[in-house]
Amino acid sequence: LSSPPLIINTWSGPFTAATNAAFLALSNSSSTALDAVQAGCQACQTNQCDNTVGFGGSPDESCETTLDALIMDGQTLNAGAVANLRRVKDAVGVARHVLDYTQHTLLAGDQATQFALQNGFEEESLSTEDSLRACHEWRSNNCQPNYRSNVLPNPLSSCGPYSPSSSNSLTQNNIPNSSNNDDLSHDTLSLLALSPSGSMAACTTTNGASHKIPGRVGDGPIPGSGSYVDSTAGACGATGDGDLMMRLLPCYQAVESLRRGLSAQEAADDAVRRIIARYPEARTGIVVLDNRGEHGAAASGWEFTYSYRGVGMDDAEVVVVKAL
Ligand code: SD4
Repeated sequence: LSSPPLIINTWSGPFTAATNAAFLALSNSSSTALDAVQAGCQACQTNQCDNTVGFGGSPDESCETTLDALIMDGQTLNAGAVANLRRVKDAVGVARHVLDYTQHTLLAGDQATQFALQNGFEEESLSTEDSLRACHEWRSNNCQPNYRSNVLPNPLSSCGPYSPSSSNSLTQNNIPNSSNNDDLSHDTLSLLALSPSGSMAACTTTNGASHKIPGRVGDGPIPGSGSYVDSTAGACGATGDGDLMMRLLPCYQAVESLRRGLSAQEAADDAVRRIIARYPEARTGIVVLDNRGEHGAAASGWEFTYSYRGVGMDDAEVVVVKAL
């Protein structure tokens, strides 16, 4: 149990920049929990945390980097999100504009870009030399592994046609081979805040999965999947194999488990167990925070870490979570 202001987020290392940015924002009395999570997500977007948040990472089959982001207010359950955002760096900033200035929840693709430009965001390439090199190396390595079995050719890239598969096996079709993609396909930032007044917020920002089929949207921008918050119960943030996780809405599940009286740790364990019951090899990481400041986390398929900072702490602390 940690006292608010309290920030907790997926991952460690460069991701503690997000923890600290959000904590400092929340310690400033004029910032709301929503402002704080936005500041945390923006810190990682700017720093390109692990190359998996922000521009310059996870190129798709056509070598383009696109962004998914979600921001959610635990008081109102108002949410704003962008999916497959193109050529605009501040994905969570655009998501906040969707939340603040529209009746909608999720804008996608080029039209999300148009919305961003109309609202003063800058249009710029999200590619870097590194992301283009990673894409070209992957293509010269026969585009392996692909994400989705499909008999249709993909006109948007030099990869495909995809071969039909005998099953919906995640290792064949859905999941990047971790040994090939460790550098580019890990790590989404999902970040949760609890303010001293008890208000809560959540955000998620990511450049998604490497070498995805153009147009693919991950779990990140989906409320209840990438993150979820309801300050009458708590909040949850996720990272991992989004194509699988989004089918089970683990963050909605975890927050509803808190409401039913499970502890944060029990809620995290339960949400991950539901995923691995279906997809035993899924790589998942989930952080859960209840509305009193108790937190817990669970993971599968890899060693997961999370970071948190509460009142009286000079820096973010990191917790290592063993896979279930
Ligand atoms: C996605 N969940 O787009 C993200 C990627 C991720 O660790 O978190 N990888 O599927």
